[in-house]
Amino acid sequence: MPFTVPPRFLWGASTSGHQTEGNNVSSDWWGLETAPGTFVTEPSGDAVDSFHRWTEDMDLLAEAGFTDYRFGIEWARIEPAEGLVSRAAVAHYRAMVKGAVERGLRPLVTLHHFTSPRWFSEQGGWMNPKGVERFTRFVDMTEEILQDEVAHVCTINEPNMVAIYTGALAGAGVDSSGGLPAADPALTERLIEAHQAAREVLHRNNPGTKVGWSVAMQAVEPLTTDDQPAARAFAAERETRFVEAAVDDDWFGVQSYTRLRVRASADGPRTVPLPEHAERTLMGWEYYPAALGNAVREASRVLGDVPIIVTENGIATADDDQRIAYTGAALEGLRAAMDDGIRVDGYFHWSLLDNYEWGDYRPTFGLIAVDRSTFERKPRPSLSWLGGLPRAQAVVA
Ligand code: IFM
Repeated sequence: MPFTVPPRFLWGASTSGHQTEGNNVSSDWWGLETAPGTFVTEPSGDAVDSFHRWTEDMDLLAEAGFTDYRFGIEWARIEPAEGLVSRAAVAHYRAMVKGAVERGLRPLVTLHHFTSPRWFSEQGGWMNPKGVERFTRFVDMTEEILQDEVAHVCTINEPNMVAIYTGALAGAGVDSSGGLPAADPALTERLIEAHQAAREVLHRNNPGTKVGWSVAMQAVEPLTTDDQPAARAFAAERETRFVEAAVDDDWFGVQSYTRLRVRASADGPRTVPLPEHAERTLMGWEYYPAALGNAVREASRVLGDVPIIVTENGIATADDDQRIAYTGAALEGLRAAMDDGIRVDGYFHWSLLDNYEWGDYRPTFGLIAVDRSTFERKPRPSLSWLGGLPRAQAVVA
């Protein structure tokens, strides 16, 4: 089935700063990776050196036929110490925005993708009474970078994962007996406050900016129909609350990789472990491309008319044919949801490049492989396949 795209549909790939740039030394994650006795398997180090090689990355993306690029601005580079703005970092990201536009790539820029400046986290991060103000001050600093060339801005990437894992990363005990741990309720509300305050700043600076955030959608399924209430309860705090918070946004970002199946138990909702024989990706997640269509339908159920953008979808695999098969099947599910009347404004594949998967480099998500000692980019067949998909089908309206 051809993947037809409406006019102005965003067709791109995604990266994040910390996972690709390298040497994000003023960030909290860098601190975590390099702390004595860290639980992190390997540090990000040079990552894939996109800090210096972003022009090559954008060239490859544009040459493959994509029209859009989602990348991040690292707060820790812009404001490495509180109140100290790095002019060089501002100029770097401004050059990236201009470089994307020059190549015919519309930038979708993420302002927070799991990493914060070390000083911010060391002072309690989001839960510090000044946490929201500190973030919005940084958001304001990005005006010079974004100007009027960035139509879409994502304030915070996967805030639900931030609310679920921040405690664990700080060394606090987390109850994961239910499968995915619960989200911290106070942190959830603080992140929503930060998002909405950031939206206000971005709109004040440029009323034309379309602001949203991207939620990790788990495509939660009840194991049986009797488990429906348990599945709803499981998703409520880990996902639905974050979707609902986007009701006044300009767009909503769906990030989808797999599903979680949930059953009721005397101790509350529990995720169902994958059977031994289930097909898994390199993340250990179930191979389940239909999750994307289901996640988009769930977002639309909660949000009604808010336009949806798929800001991440992809697979960690060593087999590029499998990547193509997975992505093709995921796009079929997306197309079916769109045919049913759900407004989807774009699709970004995760990821443009193999990169640092929050602890190690083993899961390879990239349309482009990277030699980690020379940083040579080696495009995989999936890059030109996906980049050329709408054109090859000759169906761009
Ligand atoms: O690599 C991550 C990304 O940073 C956020 N979404 C999920 C991806 C794969 O785990």
